[in-house]
Amino acid sequence: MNWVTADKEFSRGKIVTNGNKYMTGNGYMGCRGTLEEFGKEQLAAVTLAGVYDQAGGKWREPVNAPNALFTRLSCNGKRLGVLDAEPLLHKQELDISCALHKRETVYGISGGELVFAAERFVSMDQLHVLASRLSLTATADCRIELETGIDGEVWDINGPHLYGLQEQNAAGMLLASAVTGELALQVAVAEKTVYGFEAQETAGEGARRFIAFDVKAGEVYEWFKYAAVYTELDCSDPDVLAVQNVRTAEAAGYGQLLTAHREAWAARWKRSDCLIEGDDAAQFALRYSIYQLLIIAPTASEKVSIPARGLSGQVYKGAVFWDTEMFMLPFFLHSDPGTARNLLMYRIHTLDGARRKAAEYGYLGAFYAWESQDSGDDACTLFNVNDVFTGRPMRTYFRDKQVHISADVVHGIWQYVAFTGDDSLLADGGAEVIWECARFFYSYAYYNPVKQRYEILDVTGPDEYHERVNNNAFTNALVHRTLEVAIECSELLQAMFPERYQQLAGQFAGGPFLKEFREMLDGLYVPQPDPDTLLIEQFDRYFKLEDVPLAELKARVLHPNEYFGGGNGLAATTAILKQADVVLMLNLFKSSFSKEVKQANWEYYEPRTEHGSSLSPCIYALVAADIGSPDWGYPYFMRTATVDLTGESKQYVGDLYIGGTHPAANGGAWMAAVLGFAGVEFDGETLRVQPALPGQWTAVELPLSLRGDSFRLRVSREEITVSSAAGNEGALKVCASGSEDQLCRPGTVLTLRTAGAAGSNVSANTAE
Ligand code: IFM
Repeated sequence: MNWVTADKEFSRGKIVTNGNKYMTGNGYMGCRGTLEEFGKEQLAAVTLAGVYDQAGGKWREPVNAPNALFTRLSCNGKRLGVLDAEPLLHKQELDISCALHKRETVYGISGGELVFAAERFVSMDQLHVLASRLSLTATADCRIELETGIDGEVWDINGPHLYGLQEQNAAGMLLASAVTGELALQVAVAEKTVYGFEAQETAGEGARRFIAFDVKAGEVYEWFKYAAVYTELDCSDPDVLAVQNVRTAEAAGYGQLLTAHREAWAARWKRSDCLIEGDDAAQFALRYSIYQLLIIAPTASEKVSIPARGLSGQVYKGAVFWDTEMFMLPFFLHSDPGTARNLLMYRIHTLDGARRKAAEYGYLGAFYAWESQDSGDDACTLFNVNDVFTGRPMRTYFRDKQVHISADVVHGIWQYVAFTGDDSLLADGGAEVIWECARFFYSYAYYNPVKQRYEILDVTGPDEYHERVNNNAFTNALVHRTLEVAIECSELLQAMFPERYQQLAGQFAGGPFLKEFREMLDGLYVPQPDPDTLLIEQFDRYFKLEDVPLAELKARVLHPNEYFGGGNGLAATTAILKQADVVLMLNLFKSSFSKEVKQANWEYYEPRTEHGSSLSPCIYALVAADIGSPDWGYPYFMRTATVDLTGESKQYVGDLYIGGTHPAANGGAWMAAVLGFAGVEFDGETLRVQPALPGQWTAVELPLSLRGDSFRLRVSREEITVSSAAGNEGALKVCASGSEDQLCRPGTVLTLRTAGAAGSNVSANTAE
């Protein structure tokens, strides 16, 4: 089975998208898939998770570290890089089984050819370490000069962020060390290049060196780079640790580092690989999506979460959006609950920022940041998009009005607790977050005395093209859920952690608290399906908007990058929506709605959805599977799963560059395949499986981590097989296609016939 994606020629036009496509990383840092000789103009970057800086009053964004992979070649006095000389052959590839990036470039040189090859990885075993193996061979003798070391000229969108760059070369150990402008955090990068051939080494500018040597035709010249990155968020002496790590890496050697890295990757794939039988293209795209999630997963820190563009640079300010809880969390819940917990702990650590935001707007409780960074304060500006026609900043309401973010955080926490059974998260701050979010909504809601109901007015739902609407179905349904969770949480905390409950109940005794939550829950208006059409109106008066076909709306476009939303946006006065909104709500609360309701709304909203966000298509795939029409969903799945392979996504909103990787879509691809087509649903007690496999798929198979136990699930058209690991603690209830529950005991395999299987009727076969 193929694990490699490759480009077989060099194309200048693909430098930026290949930087995304060939990303490597380990959750601590992300390394863009640029070539060794590339610099900031080609967006080379090593983006650090959780290290943010603001420069010159511009947008705060993550810090890119100096690039220790930098290597430039000259042959017989002439630069040899893909931008300097037309290569005869060029290949760039990424092995996603172990996050190994490779390039091989063949250049014409006087009297022959020269092959330059480089392989590199960001260690999954040693999170601060990067290593690369480089080599060259030529068919004619020549003189080579390598310029290699640490490139301190980093790519920034709103920089510079690193000041007082100190660069040194101490007996071949290079060190580049600087301090961020805003928080004065030291960032240190050390590098050593090791080679075994005869060469003359001289110091270059900054943390660079030149290594010159004579190449004999036919001989292989190989060298290694070991590098390490530390910041003051990791330790008090980043310089010392960076240098120490490089020494340790050098002592271990490239081979041993690579073996440990491969083993760490094998362990990750073991718990997360998902097999699709019968569709190689879908299989690769799904694996690639999982890969993208694995390289950015904060496995070792609960102080960071996953930004909307992962670690592929500074787009979207490196900020964490609702994308994490709603689109990525499910993958981690099913495969790596430890990382899922870290993602939620990040919200707990940033609760004070959410409280500050609520207070700033005059509300109680916690209003989570639409764009959240290290402190939880909102990085989103009031004028987040520039008008392409006037160049003027447009007043947008992402920050002020996407109140659903607080409900999304609650949803994520509750999913985690129900799914894993780890209610310690509630005692560790989860309950406080839930109640603060409920308090926020209580203070945000409007009690309509005429209709005698609570309403949620003046919000922006997932469909950002329609700002400041009333009673957005998605938002109201999630606020309703938040209130339910707030009440359920009080029962659970009281039972499991009575002291913590008493302490928090005391903190909130002045209200609003449980009494008010109950009262609001009873009276909260949540838009329901129309009894005749079965349609749920996206928000009050949505059905009164101009019902223009999408193609016609697009024909009205005056500028390729014009923003469809906001005050004057093309879509704002029409029924065209940016991304799944009602349909997303139907997916979240799928057991509360009939198939007919889901189908009617899918069919209504689908042609009206522009999919202006990469978050959108996967939701249509999920609901299509849910209503038993997987083939309607398949193109949406493929679009989602290939977004970072093809690079086909919006690159600009107004004049704002929004390129990079798309972790929400990566998580959405996983959701569509597993929760959608394979029909997997776990409520913390029962594993329900209701498959709806698309056309050529014959089976889906994956490992599952459920309530701390390990399982393997295989879903085909005919049967569902669950294998429970011998060391599991308890029996799992399994329900296939709505049949009666069966028990799968530790160390056994349970096979159930699906509803669609010939001569169906569920039969259980338990084997050791
Ligand atoms: O969170 C999303 C939003 O829903 C649509 N615009 C992009 C954001 C970041 O992915």
